[in-house]
Amino acid sequence: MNKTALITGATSGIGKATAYEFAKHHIHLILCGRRQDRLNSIKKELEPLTQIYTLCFDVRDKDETFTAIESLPEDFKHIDILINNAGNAHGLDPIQSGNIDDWDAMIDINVKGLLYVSKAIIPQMTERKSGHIINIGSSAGKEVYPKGNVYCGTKHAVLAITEGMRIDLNPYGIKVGAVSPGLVETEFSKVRFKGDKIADDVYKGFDALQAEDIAEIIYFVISRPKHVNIADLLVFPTAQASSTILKKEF
Ligand code: NDP
Ligand code: 8X3
Repeated sequence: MNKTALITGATSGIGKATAYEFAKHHIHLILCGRRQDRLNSIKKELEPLTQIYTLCFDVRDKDETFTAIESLPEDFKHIDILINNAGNAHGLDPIQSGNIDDWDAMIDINVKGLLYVSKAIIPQMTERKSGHIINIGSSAGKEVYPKGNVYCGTKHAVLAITEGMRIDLNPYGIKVGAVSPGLVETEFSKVRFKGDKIADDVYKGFDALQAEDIAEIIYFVISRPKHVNIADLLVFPTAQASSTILKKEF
């Protein structure tokens, strides 16, 4: 029987590439994001390969999140795989001049949003005693870099919450793990720098990871045998050795 996966942040970057990768393997998909137009066009492209349902909601909004997930039709109610991917950095500023709205956005989306979506889905997994949750962390969840303060804090939180989930869900046989990438060329920097052209320079001068690289890794993680749980996976582009060491060629 085909499995069903719910992917947050499926309108762009890693989440979108994961939808395409999973569709190749005929996994039924619930694709989430705030941009319904993008969800519609991805649905149209992937429908020849698998069954698709879209949910348009903001993970910051607790009620919207629960209402959206409760509204799933019968065919999509049974969720085997949850990919908690929605998230972004907002701003890159020293702590003393950081923007409070940016801090709120990162904490509300990357941490609280991930918790709301998980809370809406975990009960069906514990009831069935099966399921797989992958939280998208970051190298920023393993080390802090200058001006990364709150974004790094949210990704450290994601990795701590991942461990906590794995511990608490262990009696139920539910797999929980994190995939933690370094620099991936997506809309991430456009969002971080609010459309400023500085975003164009982030991925110049080296071969950044592409969203498809991470999507293939996520598929590898979810396709391991029942007794194998990849708990944590850190992946850098070859040019990157750490959050602050990057070999650029100009
Ligand atoms: P993108 O900006 O390309 O994608 C972000 C996705 O998150 C979009 O689909 C967006 O959808 C969704 N999203 C953002 N805010 C909300 C919200 N409030 N409610 C619902 N959905 C939301 O970035 P990436 O693909 O790079 O990022 C995906 C994940 O990967 C994030 O968690 C990020 O922290 C992590 N990551 C990224 C790295 C990188 O270098 N790019 C490296 C390490 C980790 P929409 O706007 O339609 O709502
Ligand atoms: C995204 C990678 O280094 O821009 O999580 O924080 S980084």
